[in-house]
Amino acid sequence: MLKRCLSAGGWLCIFIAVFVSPPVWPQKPPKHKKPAKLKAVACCEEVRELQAQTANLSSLLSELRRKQEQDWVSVVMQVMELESSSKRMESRLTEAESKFSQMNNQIDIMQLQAAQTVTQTSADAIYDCSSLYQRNYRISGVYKLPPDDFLGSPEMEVFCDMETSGGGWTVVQRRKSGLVSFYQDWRQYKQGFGSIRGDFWLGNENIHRLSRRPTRLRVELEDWEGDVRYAEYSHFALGNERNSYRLFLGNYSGNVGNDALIYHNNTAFSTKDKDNDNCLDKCAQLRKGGYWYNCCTDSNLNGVHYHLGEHTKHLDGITWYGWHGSSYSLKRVEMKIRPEDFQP
Ligand SMILES: [Ca+2]
Repeated sequence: MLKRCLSAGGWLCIFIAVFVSPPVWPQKPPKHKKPAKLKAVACCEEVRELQAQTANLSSLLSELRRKQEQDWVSVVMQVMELESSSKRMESRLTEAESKFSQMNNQIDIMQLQAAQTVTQTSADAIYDCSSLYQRNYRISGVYKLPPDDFLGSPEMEVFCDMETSGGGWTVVQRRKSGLVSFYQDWRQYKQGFGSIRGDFWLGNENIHRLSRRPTRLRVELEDWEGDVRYAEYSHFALGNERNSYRLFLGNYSGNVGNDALIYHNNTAFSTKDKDNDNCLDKCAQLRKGGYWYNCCTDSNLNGVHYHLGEHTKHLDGITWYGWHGSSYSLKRVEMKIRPEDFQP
């Protein structure tokens, strides 16, 4: 503006320039005074553009920040989840380790106890798990019984249940893994078979000897839903081999609903190679076990161990009529005995 005025050649212009046009003090702008709106519109297109750009940028920036925050939150969540799952794994591992060491300890104790029982003299005769219990062996597991002259029994391994309903039980039969076939012959059932920690039959000869004292029987049953029931008999005895290991039972008590063993009372033992049942059929071959078959079954605790999924399709499974019927094969069964006069 000044230049244009000078070229016009007048001091008047200078005067106007100095006194009429507003003073410009770039070093000292008016304190906190906003420039007039009109002026900003007139001369600051670029500023407006810049302002728009700045606004754009700042909105972009805030969007970026928001995104970053979201990402951060999701990362933190993921880390927390990972941490919690690793903690869960750790706790599972610790649990497994402690169980393992607990089992190891128990095995050590068992071995020690087995060694001690072998050295017992006949004066303090140990017939069964109840006599071990009375000598303060209170942990369930495998024990070795010394030979007994009175009962005429050889040294044998037994599994003692020292916890259930007061303990002192000698387990004579167990079905749980399905790894042992119970479709065995007379000789096998006579001497016993299977694994003492898994599925086994203690042997008719052993069971006969152990039940020469007045004895109780307890049968425990578990279905595939994890429901556990029991049946107890106030008296239990097995005849000798000349009597075909005939079954004698006393009164029933329990919570399994129906007494499915009484039908087999006073009945001889049959196997696939020895038909002692009360039927024209060969029940042991039909029901694929060794048992006190009548004509044929109300229960079949030595039948075939069918696994979940195929356990309701067969009549030769491990059955207990009146609880789950004739075609439901149970998951787990244990038969255990102890003297009638046992005091926990
Ligand atoms: Ca028959």
